[in-house]
Amino acid sequence: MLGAKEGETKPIPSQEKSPARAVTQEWTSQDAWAVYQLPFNDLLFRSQSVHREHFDPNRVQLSRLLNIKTGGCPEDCGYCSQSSHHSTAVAPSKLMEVEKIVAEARKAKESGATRYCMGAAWRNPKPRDMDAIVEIVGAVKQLGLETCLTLGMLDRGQADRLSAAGLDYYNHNIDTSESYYPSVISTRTFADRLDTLSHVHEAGMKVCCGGILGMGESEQDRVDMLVTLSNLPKAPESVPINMLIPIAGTPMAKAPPIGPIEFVRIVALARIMMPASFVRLSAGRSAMTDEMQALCFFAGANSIFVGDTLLTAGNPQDEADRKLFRRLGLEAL
Ligand code: SAM
Ligand code: DTB
Ligand code: SF4
Repeated sequence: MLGAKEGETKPIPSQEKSPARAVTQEWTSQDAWAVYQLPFNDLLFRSQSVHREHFDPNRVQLSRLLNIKTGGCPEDCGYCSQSSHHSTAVAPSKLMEVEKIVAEARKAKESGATRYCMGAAWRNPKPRDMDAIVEIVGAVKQLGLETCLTLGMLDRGQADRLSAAGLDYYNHNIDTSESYYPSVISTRTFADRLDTLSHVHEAGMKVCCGGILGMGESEQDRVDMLVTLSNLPKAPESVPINMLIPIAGTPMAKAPPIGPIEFVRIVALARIMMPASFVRLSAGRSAMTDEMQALCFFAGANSIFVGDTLLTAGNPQDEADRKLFRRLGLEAL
């Protein structure tokens, strides 16, 4: 808190009155902002304390990603290499064959991943895609991996089918605050996003939902994104916090990068607001120093993507992550 007298602690509305907050507590934008702008040491002490109440602080869950259908997407998400609205280096492909997906998933398991996340560059799956998707979920589950899909919007019937197939998580990010959303995407609304999230939740699957920092949004937008996430009927079980990977040819290729301290503050706030959720340090780790990642883990991040490719962009090599884990004394969950 800049300008505060030494030793002075700014009371945090409602926080002070109820220190033992329920996991389902409703957050206001004002309360979240008050926590966000605490002195950095106070913020991280608090987030690390909350983290220890719910998780082993030295264990990090490992997920691995596979792009099962690349490019040619009709949506115009301003950050995305796979949108057909932008001229990027990504070439469109058809849906990958089940055998190839299973072979990749097997490698992921051997490398220590416990969750396998598969993404398709679709606005939504077409009815004709659903049989193949259900087969993919069954085949990957048989390897003993948790499964996660991100296929765009789902209707309730599709969500029920995926749930019945045994899908563990569905990833569908809100990406930013409701008010900044139209500056990022014009082909769907924030409300569309929330509709799919409610179908996923009501169908009984776990929700993976987060966003991207560094798209030109304000600090308030970042905080408000977390307010929306934490106030969903149930906080998402998994919260990916992505740092924008600037992609040549997209409208956000030259977006002003987010500072590391501001990034870590959001990770800490996510941990405090969603104490029992996995907070995933997602895209953008290749551009982060070990020290920044260490601060993110201290702030409460406890999941990462491993493997040298995300969907289309780079991620640290396995050896770099092994070295990082050794340096920090971290272990895979
Ligand atoms: N088409 C599906 C959808 O949009 O839900 C699934 C794939 S989409 C690529 C998954 C998420 O990756 C996006 O919601 C966004 O948060 C993240 N993402 C995509 N491109 C990114 C980039 N350049 N930098 C950081 N995160 C990105
Ligand atoms: C998420 O929040 N991040 C992952 C996953 N969910 C699907 C995707 C990151 C994509 C980074 C850019 C790319 O690889 O093209
Ligand atoms: Fe399509 Fe998803 Fe990329 Fe948006 S983020 S353009 S929906 S693949």
